[in-house]
Amino acid sequence: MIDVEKYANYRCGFVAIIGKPNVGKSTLMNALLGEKISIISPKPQTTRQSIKGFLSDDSRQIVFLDTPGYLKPRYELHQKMLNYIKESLSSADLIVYITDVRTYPTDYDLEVCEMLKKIRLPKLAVLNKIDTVDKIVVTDKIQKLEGTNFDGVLPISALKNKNLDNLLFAIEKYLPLSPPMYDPEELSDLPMRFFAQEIIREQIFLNYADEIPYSTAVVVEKYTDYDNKAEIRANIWIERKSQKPIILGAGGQMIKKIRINSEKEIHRMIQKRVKLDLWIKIKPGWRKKSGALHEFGYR
Ligand SMILES: Nc1nc2c(ncn2[C@@H]2O[C@H](COP(=O)(O)OP(=O)(O)OP(=O)(O)O)[C@@H](O)[C@H]2O)c(=O)[nH]1
Ligand SMILES: [Mg+2]
Repeated sequence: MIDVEKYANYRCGFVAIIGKPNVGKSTLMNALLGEKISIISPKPQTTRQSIKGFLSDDSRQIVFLDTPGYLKPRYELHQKMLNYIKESLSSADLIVYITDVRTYPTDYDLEVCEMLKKIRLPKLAVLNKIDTVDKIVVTDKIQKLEGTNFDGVLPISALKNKNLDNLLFAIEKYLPLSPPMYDPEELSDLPMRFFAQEIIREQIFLNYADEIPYSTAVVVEKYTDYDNKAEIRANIWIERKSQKPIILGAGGQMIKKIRINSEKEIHRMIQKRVKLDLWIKIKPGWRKKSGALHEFGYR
C-alpha cells in the first residue's frame, strides 16, 4: 500500500535521453546516477536497447531512459533499436536531447531535431563534451540551439561531471506529482544476467575493430548465483565462420582477455567471485533475421 500522505508532494517521471550515436547518452545517464549501469565505448551504436536507471531520494524519483543512438535503419537490428527509441519517447515526461558540442549541427543532428519537433513534450537540449573545446565554441553553439524549439539549453561534460547539478535542477521542474514507480533502493529494473551480457558486449566493443562488434551478440545462457560466487555461461554469436579466429585471437589470447576483463567488471558490480564460461557460436546474418533477434532478446 502506498502511503498517500508521505508522497503528497513527491515527484516521479520518465526522462528519455535521445541523440545520435556516440554523443555520450550512456555516459550521461551513468554520471547522473553515480553508477555505471550502461555500457560505453568510443564506437557508435554501442547501446542497442533502452536501459532504465533510477535516481531516487526523499522528494523525487527520476527514471532515466538511456536509448540507442538515433539512426536510419539499414537492417532489422537497427529497426529494433529505433523501436526502443520510439517506445522510450512514448512513455517520457521530458526529453533530454544530447549532442556533441564539437560537431553540432550536423545534418544528422538536424534530422533528430526534426523528429523531436513532432513530439509534444518538453525538451531540454544538452551540449555535451564541453571539456574538449574553448568557451567561445560553447557560447556559439548555445546561441545556435537557443534559436530552436527547446525549452532550455545546457552545456555539460558528462565525462568530467561538469554542470550536471544544473541539468538535474532543470530536469526536476518537469517531473509530475506522483509517488515513486520503482523501488527507491534499486538502480534499475533489469536483471543481473542482462548486465553480465552487456559487460561482455562492452569488452567486445572495446577490444575488436571493424565489423566484429557489430556482428556480435551476447546471450547469457545460464547464470547461477551462489552465496559467495556467480557462475555464468554465455554465448558469443557471430555472423561468419571467418570471424571465429579473430574473436579467439592468437593462441586464444583475445577471448581470454574478454573473459578476464568481463569477470572483473561483473565482480565490481556484484562483489562476488565470478566464473565466466564463454562459447563462440555462428548464426549467419542474425542482424537481419527477426527470429534470431527475438532469440537474442531484442524485442
Ligand atoms: N571528452 C568527452 N568524451 C565524452 C563525454 N561524454 C562521453 N564521451 C565519450 O564519448 C564516447 C561515446 O560515449 P557513449 O556514452 O557510449 O555514447 P552514446 O551516445 O551512449 O553512444 P551509443 O550508445 O553508441 O549511441 C565514449 O568514448 C565516451 O567516453 C564528455 O563529456 N567528454
Ligand atoms: Mg549508449
